Amino acid sequence: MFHPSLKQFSEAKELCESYSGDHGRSHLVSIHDNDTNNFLVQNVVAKFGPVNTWIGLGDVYENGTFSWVDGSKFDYNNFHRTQPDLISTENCVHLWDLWVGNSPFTWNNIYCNVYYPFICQKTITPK
Ligand SMILES: [Ca+2]
Repeated sequence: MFHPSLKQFSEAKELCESYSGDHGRSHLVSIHDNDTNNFLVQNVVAKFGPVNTWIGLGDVYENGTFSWVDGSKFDYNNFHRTQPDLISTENCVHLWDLWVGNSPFTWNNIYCNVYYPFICQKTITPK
């Protein structure tokens, strides 16, 4: 689910998790392959335009060790070649509007308290 409202990372994380229920768990989106990344990017551009958008990745627990908020494995890395940088202060990750003209929407780490739209993912539990 794509949320155009601008939130800090922790607010976006909480809002996504508030949609959890009997039918499944909701959280900021996890990305494990190129197809998913491309799908999300296409939808972000279609819905918001080319803007920075939170995904569920950060190194809030240990600097330099990135983990998904849903606990899934960090098995796909799409950081821009210049990122992550400023490991000690930039602890949250977003799809990066690469206005600098590089390949679109790789990832960048940034301060967690900036305001971006965000993407929630709901995992449906079969009954
Ligand atoms: Ca950065």
